[in-house]
Amino acid sequence: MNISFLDERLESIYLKVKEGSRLSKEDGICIYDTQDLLGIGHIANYVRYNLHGNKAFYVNNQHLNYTNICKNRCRFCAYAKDDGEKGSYVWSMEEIEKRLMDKIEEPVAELHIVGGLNENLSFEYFIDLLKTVKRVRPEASIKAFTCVEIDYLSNLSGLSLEETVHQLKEAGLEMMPGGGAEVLNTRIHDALFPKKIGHDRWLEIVRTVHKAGIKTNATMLYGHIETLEERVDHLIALRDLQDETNGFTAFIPLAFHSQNTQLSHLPSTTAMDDLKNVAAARLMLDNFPHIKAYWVMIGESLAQVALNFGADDLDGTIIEERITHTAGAKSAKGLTQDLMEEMIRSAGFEPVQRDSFYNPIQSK
Ligand code: V47
Ligand code: SF4
Repeated sequence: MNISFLDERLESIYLKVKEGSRLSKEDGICIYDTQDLLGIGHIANYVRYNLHGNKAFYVNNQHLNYTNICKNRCRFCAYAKDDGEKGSYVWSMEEIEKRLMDKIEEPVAELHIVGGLNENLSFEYFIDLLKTVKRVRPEASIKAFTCVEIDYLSNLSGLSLEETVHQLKEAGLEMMPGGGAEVLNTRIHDALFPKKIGHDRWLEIVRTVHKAGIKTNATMLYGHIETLEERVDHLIALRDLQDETNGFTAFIPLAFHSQNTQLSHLPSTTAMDDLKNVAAARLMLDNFPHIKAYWVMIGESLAQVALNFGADDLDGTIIEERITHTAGAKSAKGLTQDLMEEMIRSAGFEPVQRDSFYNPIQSK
């Protein structure tokens, strides 16, 4: 179909996409820079439809954030506390079991488990955590720990990265979420999260994890101090690694929420920028099977719109989201399966309940 773009620069991008040619860094910057939102939406939607047709995925999942005590104290994070600070917590195995049992009637297919870097916890705690979760919820997949936690656990245990991943896998780890990279860029690292692992280490850990047969997601935290060029460099670094390992499953753009953080002067991201990030991801990450519109961060309504801008997945029911809500997210803390399906249907798509690996699960 011939369409006329308001921004002529999009014509050559559309041509490349239709030919199956890879987009360049300049194309990526143009996708972010253009005011022709419907133009990039049209191209991203073309890719999305070729890959997934009218399907939109979601998962019945439960988030477990086992501790909010964290020694890194990233400047963009409202969730972390110091040990002993009011509101700080760490869950015992009994507490974790109780939280799982409280929701045992829900058809949870995935447990999403992440937490802060809490120096009071031993490596055994993490092994126990995985084993407890697997015992109580054997049918659900465990998607746990970012590369930041894996690096920390390797240091804590004194084991090599490979052996750390092996032991976690033996205890029940099946997949990893995408957090922790933020923006793969040294300037931003040094300014916003200097204590966290940097660009090269994050990529090294992902490479090791993928080689061990564990799939991961990837994310990008946008809407703070990053430039458009830095966003595109981040996407290209992920694309390059995916060419090498093919271990990434989904990419999730994460909209920065500034409330209760050291960057509280920064405004919220705009709907325009949220949609551009979804479209840019779909177009630049030509080797990623899935792009998620994370309704927690961009809100339920915009997530529905994002299904027409390249996203094919709305993440999940979650049950109780903590990280973004401490930073001022206005979305619900969790959704029911019926609401997820209704969100997808009313946006004109066919809901597909999935497991962590995108195998379809028969809806009730
Ligand atoms: O790495 C922290 C981000 C991430 C804030 O893989 C913030 O399926 C916005 O990675 N405003 C963790 N974002 C969340 C994450 C994730 C979420 C959903 C699905 C998946 C998946 C992964 O949250 C952190 C950081 O980038 N974050 N603080 C904030 N104030
Ligand atoms: Fe800790 Fe993660 Fe928050 Fe950084 S983003 S302070 S590593 S919990």
